[in-house]
Amino acid sequence: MTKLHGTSRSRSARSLWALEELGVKYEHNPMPTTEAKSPAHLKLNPNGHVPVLEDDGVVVWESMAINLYLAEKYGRNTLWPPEPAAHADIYKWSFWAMTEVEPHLITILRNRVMNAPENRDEKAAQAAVEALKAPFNALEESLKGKEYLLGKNFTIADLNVAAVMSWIPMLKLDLSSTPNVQAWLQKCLSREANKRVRALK
Ligand SMILES: N[C@@H](CCC(=O)N[C@@H](CS)C(=O)NCC(=O)O)C(=O)O
Repeated sequence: MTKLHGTSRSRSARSLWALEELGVKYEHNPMPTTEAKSPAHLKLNPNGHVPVLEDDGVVVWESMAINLYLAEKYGRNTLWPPEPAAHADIYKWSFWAMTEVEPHLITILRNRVMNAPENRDEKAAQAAVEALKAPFNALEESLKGKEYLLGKNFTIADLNVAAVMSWIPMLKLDLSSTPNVQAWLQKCLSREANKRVRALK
């Protein structure tokens, strides 16, 4: 039994995208984030967060950990290439997205969308936009002459990084100074598996 807990309107979208991309048969519990601190859910994830994956008795939380697990188990030779050097790249890009990119995007999201207007700090949002320039330039350089992060094929590295960056269109951040990033992100987010997730609860 494979079950993913968490509404698609949360970071759970990342793991739903991985499940859809891999063609795994799964049950979706579209739990709203407001229920993530319920006693039943805290038993699955003591942090009281979604997503959580249950897969044949294995319980995994943290969106990137879930996706790396799913790709290794179900995506050999597709999202998960066989070479250890490719795994190093996959870990590198996944941790990079979570540490170098996600915190700044969250700052922008909070201060331009999520917080009540009186609690928004546009200076903080602007500083986060500035802070993203260095990591996005690094991504731009790495994508030069390549279709995807690891080369010719779409892997879990692309999925994880693009999923973290998937707030960018909604935030209307300008990527025109990093055209490789712009084209690559558009290509990744347009995949059918990701579009299916956007239609889920
Ligand atoms: N680092 C975690 C973050 C998980 C997280 O913060 N999830 C939010 C939804 S996007 C949540 O469950 N919030 C509910 C709460 O904090 O009560 C991951 O990537 O899985």
